Amino acid sequence: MAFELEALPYASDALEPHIDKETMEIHHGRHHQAYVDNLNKAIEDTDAAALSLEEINKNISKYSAAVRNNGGGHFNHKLFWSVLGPNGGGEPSGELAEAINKTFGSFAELKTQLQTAGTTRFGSGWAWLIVKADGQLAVTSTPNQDNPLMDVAEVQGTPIFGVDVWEHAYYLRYQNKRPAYLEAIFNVVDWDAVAKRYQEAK
Ligand code: MN3
Repeated sequence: MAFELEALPYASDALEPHIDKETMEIHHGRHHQAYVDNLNKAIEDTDAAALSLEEINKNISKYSAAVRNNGGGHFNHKLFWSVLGPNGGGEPSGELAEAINKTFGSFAELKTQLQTAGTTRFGSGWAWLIVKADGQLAVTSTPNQDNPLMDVAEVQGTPIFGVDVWEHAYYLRYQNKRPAYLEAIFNVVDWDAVAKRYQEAK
């Protein structure tokens, strides 16, 4: 039972002008596809082949570097596409908004903390909004294709939103200007999708 790359939930040009069509096509069709293919190769004939993607990530210390890089890569990108959308942007509402205000003081402060987590992550990695085991929200970042589900993560929890800060996520449109990408991405965040993940995680 091999993992498969799902189609994007919107057209590859749907996030223009914030995320360009060519970046989306290469990012999803080549980078994410490679994580899926290499994960399948890495788990072939191992006990991980019978596990869900979440179970593999939660027990990642038991597996090879190839499983860590590609199992993380598949999980992270699957989540990433699902929390973006052409009708995104704005601010969350309801219980998620209340939890953000309680933890960070305001949505603006959450945005600043996510942008700081992304800009200060040296090299490649991710910035995350997570729900910790005690139900509290937190911002964290991980290197490479690690994520907060992994038992090796410095700060662990269930990610409900993540921003890919690998150069492949932004270089065509933003070149070396990672902060500009980290500003633009907030125009295409699907906060309803994040709120749904919050309800499931807390
Ligand atoms: Mn990526």
